[in-house]
Amino acid sequence: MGPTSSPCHVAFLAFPFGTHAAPLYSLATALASADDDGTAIFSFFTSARSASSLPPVPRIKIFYVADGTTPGHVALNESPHLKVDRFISMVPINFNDAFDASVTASGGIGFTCLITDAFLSFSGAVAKKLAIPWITVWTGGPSNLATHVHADLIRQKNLSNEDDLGFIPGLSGLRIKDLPDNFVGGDLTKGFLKLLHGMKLTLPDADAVVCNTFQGLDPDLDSDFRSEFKRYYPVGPLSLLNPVQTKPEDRFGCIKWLEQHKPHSVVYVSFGTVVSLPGSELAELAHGLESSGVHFIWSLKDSFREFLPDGFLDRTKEQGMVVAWVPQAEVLAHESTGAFVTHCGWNSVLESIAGAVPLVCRPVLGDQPVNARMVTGVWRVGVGFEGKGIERGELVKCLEKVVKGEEGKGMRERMRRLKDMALSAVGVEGSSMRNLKALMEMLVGKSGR
Ligand code: U2F
Repeated sequence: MGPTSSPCHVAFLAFPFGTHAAPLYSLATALASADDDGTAIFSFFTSARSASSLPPVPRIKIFYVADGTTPGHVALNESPHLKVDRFISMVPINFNDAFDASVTASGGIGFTCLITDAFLSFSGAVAKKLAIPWITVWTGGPSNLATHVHADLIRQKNLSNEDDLGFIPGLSGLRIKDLPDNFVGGDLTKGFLKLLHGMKLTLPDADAVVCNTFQGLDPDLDSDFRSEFKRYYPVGPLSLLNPVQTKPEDRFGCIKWLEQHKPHSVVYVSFGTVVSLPGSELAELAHGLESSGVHFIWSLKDSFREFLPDGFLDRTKEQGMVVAWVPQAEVLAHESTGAFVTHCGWNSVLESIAGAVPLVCRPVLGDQPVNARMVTGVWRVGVGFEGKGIERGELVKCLEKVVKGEEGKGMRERMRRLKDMALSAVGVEGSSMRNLKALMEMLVGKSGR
């Protein structure tokens, strides 16, 4: 970082649900390694639960923020929204206690910059009060961010389900029906919509908006965001820039199993860390996989095994493996993997691009339907289902197309092009690296160093 006059103290504030903390932690790790003289202080704020999946990094100190659960709290079957609401009702007081702990631990050195998840809009006011820069990070799909940025315009027009959002730069190909049900007409003063509306209102005040994407994936969005925000920095894919191994070991031997199979012949199935499909749909999925005859690896929490059809695990023990945790990024990067049945969480989409693996999309909530639409309708690197859920016969057809058919070859080819673009973005002179440097300069410059 060069000679110092006063130390930098950068505070990262994570949204402690889903896979939000991991990409922010990757960014913190990348910035900490770019601090050559090692004098800056990096404090990372998240809940104890979310921190438990983050590996220790020497330069980063983690501080716990209360999320409304006690240590013994079992939250297995709670809806994701309930957990979020409980947390949001405690914000920002729960952060204030952790802030004090961090400033004390660093010998009284106050924050010189806040880098926060875009969902935590209150942090703009905190930065303003401290008169320090505020950088906000959007961890979901960038097209989804555009729907929030332009939400007023979308809501003003009287649009029906099939209408295209092409009147917004970069959203051509998306339809009203790809947005969450309550996006138009929902109450902006309650729950998640309130959180998203607050975000939309405060983003233009941020000194920079950072996205986990790469320049060129959506060129129209790149230029739109550059004009909407004071500064816009796509720095992804963060999983390539600085991989964070959330759960270290391949304890079920997935990679070894993949080694025994032909290139592009195995389908990987996972629906991320937040959503759970209804039991009946899991059973359809199992039937479809079995009758397709395609080899598979399925990441499925043990508590959902009860929904698998009788005898399924036994009948398919040669065909596939069902395990509670998969080293997903590695599995998707393996050449035997030929398709990914997914909910289209943004980290999963990026990891699939990094492995050039076409997708079979079953989105559920949040940014997922929009991500899925980009995959199937715009980048044309995957297929979806006609109805809302998975049906066994349709799954068999999807897998035929993607794993065995000519269409799948075309998708893989287009995926390879996206992968090359992603790799060059994180390469030495790549756009994501340049943006990371610009971000670093912001931290140093504005902190008076
Ligand atoms: C929320 O996303 P999720 O956590 O549900 O899903 P992803 O963004 O796809 O991230 C899942 C991560 O968990 C990893 C996988 C991804 O990095 O590699 N993983 C794994 O390593 N092994 C497993 O067996 C299962 C998962 C939200 F629901 C989405 O809509 C958002 O797009 C996302 C980002 O904001 O957060």
